[in-house]
Amino acid sequence: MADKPKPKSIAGNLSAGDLRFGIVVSRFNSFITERLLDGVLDALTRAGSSEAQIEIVRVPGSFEVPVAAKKLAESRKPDAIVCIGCVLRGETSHYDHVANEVARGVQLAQMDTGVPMAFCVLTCDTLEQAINRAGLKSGNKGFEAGLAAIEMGNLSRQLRSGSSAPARATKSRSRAK
Ligand code: INI
Repeated sequence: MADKPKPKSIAGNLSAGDLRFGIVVSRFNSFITERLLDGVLDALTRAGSSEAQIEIVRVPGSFEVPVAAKKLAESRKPDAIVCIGCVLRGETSHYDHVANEVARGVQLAQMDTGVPMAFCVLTCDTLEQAINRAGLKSGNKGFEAGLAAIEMGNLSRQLRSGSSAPARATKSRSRAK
């Protein structure tokens, strides 16, 4: 049988190195979103990021997350952004509008700017479901989003530089444009 083909494969590593991160946090349902933020910060700092490499922006609700993420991407040019929110289903269709628009808006923002944006917006039917995803039974989705931001930040650097070598895990400040 012929050997299995092994084409060149590129993936971002999980070392924060000198990557710079933005985090946009919705204050609505802050009981949940602040715990998600803790999870993101845990992932980033355990991967080697310092406080100076992280900038946090707070917005009123999830609906406002995309525009803040886009402006943050354009002005600060971080390597990756994490978008945090929590949308809980209520008695009306308001939930659907907020949940749909924040997902669409974050995707548009990352496509428009080219800055990877990890999506850490919980869309839950009940508060219990949200609590379980913010540090209880189902782990902390913020931690997962933090790891996604690190991986995508490193992958973006590699794709920008045209190199397949992992981005250097160094604290020196030589950022690719
Ligand atoms: N914002 C949320 O982040 N989560 C929600 O569950 C929510 N609900 O259900 O109303 C919510 N609404 C506020 C919205 O994001 C905007 O801040 C508001 O409409 C002002 O533009």
